[in-house]
Amino acid sequence: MVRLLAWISRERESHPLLRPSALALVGAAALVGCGGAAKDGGRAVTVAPGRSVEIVGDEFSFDPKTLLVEPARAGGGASVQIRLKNQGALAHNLRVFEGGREVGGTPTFEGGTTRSTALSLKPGDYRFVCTVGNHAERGMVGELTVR
Ligand SMILES: [Cu+2]
Repeated sequence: MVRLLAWISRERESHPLLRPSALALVGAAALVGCGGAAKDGGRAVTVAPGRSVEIVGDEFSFDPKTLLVEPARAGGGASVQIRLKNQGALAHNLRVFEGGREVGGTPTFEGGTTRSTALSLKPGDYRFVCTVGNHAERGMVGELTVR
């Protein structure tokens, strides 16, 4: 975690405005499975293959905080669309990291709006983070696992 935050700080210095990533506007958005409790008390959601999931961002949290993404076939990786609904007063983003490597995410955008990102992920464990300011340290972190 400390290493990740250090990496994010470096990344911020070199790209102060965070480059915008390609946005996928997600049409049919129906979600997704059943809630449960994550280890840390946040909500956990299971995402079926090819579906999209909405995450609400606020100061300073993500809900759900844990995503379990099911691949179309075991070990096959998964496509998932994440819609970040920024319900806060501040600008936020949602970036996805595998270890220290960023694999996708939304640009930073203002409160009261929603942006989507399309991800294609191998099986593994990922972390999603708001890289604005110290938002990650203040709680804007979550975990994503592709089975
Ligand atoms: Cu934030």
